[in-house]
Amino acid sequence: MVQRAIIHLDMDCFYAAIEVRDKPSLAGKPVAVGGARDRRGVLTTCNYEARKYGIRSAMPTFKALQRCPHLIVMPTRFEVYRRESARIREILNRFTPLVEPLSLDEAFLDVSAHDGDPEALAYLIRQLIFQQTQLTASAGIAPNKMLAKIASDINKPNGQFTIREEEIGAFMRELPVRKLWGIGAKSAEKFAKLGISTCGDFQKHSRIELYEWFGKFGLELYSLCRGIDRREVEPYRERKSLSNERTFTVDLTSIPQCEARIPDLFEELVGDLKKADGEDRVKAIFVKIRFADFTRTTVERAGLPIKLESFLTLLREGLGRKALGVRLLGLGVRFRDETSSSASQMELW
Ligand code: TTP
Ligand code: MG
Repeated sequence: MVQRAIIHLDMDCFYAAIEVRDKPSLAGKPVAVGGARDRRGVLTTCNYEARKYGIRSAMPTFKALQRCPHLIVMPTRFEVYRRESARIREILNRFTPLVEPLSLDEAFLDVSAHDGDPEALAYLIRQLIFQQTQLTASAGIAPNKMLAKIASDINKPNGQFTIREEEIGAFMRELPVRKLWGIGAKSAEKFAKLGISTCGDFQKHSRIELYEWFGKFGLELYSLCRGIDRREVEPYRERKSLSNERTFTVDLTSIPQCEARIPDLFEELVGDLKKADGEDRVKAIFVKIRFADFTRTTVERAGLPIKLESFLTLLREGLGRKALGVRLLGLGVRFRDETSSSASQMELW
């Protein structure tokens, strides 16, 4: 098997770095980007000088100013961030067509087929980005996506870190479980109570034990905690849909019960869409339902706005198809196929 080489690239304090670049008098000072204090604003991010005061993304501005009264809070300028993001993507696309953007400032690149050494490539990409945008990036280089993402955080800001195949075992044994995808602070706390704090602690448990404790997610954990992740890098333009789903431990048996599950799924979907920067490409939305007898149905509609009410309408329609309990609900969007539309435009010319 050909050894995979994945680079995860993450711009350093992206929005804040752009504000400092465009206003050099801010250099060296604690700077954040977000809503104003008197309008109950929240910060999107802040630079590393501000992080020394314990300021973080999603913190209310008034709270950040309590921690650091001389914090400079700049208003958000999304058009500028989008423009810079497009410039960076253009640089990434020069190296491989296998680029999967995760958000405006993050992407995976699959450089397995590239002649160059992946470490040197990551360095070159970071240099090019800096030359063209005066913004710094960090990178992680590893045989899979999960490890590359973890690695890009290690020498942040303006650094990179490589995890080689033969280093995975030792690296994973020491890695705190909190660093795994899908494990937030709350789950980490739960695991700590079970005596599990590193991935090495997880590795001591069998597949069956993990399944009994955590359901299907336990099976994923079994692989993740060993540093195994087979997901491919999915180029953005080839992605046809984005969706989520939730399986319930006890079947839902009424329409209100099902409706009550939709807002959380909706929030999650909107968040994922924002991260993928895909809001402008949505062609249709859908709701999927799996009934108690394991049959599935999908209700899809083009032209509806991406609003909670639209999904509720589709849900009610789907539930009307069968008078059975519901095991699973999911929401999704389908994208326009931009590759084929641009190809046909070229033909017209
Ligand atoms: P991140 O890459 O999470 O953060 P960052 O680039 O600011 O900092 P780091 O150096 O740790 O990578 O997010 C990228 C941008 O997304 C960030 O600049 C602002 C925006 N963002 C939000 O709007 N809200 C949020 O809660 C987060 C985490 C980020
Ligand atoms: Mg970043």
